[in-house]
Amino acid sequence: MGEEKKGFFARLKEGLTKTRNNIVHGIDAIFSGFSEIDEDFYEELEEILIMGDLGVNATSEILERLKAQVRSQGLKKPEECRQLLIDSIREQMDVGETAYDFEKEQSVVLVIGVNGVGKTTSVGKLAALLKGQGRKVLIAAADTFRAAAGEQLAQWANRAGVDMIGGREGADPASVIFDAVNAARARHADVLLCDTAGRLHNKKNLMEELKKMNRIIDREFPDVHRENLVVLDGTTGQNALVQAREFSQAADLTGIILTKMDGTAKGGIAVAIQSELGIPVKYIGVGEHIEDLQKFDAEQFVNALFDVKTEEE
Ligand SMILES: Nc1nc2c(ncn2[C@@H]2O[C@H](COP(=O)(O)OP(=O)(O)O)[C@@H](O)[C@H]2O)c(=O)[nH]1
Ligand SMILES: [Mg+2]
Repeated sequence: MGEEKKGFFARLKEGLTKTRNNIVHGIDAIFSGFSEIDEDFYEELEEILIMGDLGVNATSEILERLKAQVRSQGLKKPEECRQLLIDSIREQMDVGETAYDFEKEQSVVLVIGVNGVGKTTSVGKLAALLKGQGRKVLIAAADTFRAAAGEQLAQWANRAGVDMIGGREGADPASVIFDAVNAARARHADVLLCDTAGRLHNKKNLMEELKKMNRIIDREFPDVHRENLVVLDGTTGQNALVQAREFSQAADLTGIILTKMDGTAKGGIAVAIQSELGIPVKYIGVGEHIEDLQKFDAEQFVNALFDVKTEEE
């Protein structure tokens, strides 16, 4: 690739460039454009946050918290509250302990989401990430709906250097899951990552299929750590919230993989998702390469977004 290997934080920052240009430049313009904190100042700030896709709920909570602090500290000048705003956004994203236990335990991870959001890519990246941590990873190609799907995943398995259990096109996805779960047990794999279809003949079908896969995993591997990660495309904005809600009716969602954060100016969606759904964003995708999947950390995210200088640089 010829590309110099960049540090983790540098890649995150680069991935968030568009969002930073959108939200932060807007905020900076308000901070320099207003000489005092007044209602107009708050209104413009609200507009910027909503435009950056932070969502109505998160935006109003961020502003309430900011206003309370401005009042109690008797602040008058916009620049005096910039850091408070950053802190307020960070707090809004903190939904408590984000669990990565499955990375260390024996686990089965079902990766779900609509077509094109980045499921297969994320399974490949996650396989590489976990393998790099010394885990024995197996992946299951349960998207048997499209002919090219298994082939695409096989390439990722190859890149990540892990084994794949596949099924023929048109095979019952649940039977692939059955085979994969039993292979994971027999081979003493640590983590089984299951890629799934984003589309079947209709939506009801898709949801029923997911329930069936979950039942099979529970039956065949009752004691294993379970994760259902829904993949959402960061460029789709508020629509991502709608998708997550739909999938939450078919599966017990344990986390979110938010992809294409490098291609969106609306990375604020990460804030909206955490606060509106209460489901932790566990990973974010910041590019198409195998190393472009990162654990999500609210602190780092906000620092990268606001270009806060950290020790890592
Ligand atoms: N820029 C960028 N592209 C991504 C990311 N994740 C996935 N993609 C691209 O999105 C497209 C769809 O990905 P795919 O994994 O096939 O989606 P699936 O249908 O959900 O399995 C592919 O072209 C990927 O390269 C990401 O984090 N950043
Ligand atoms: Mg796919």
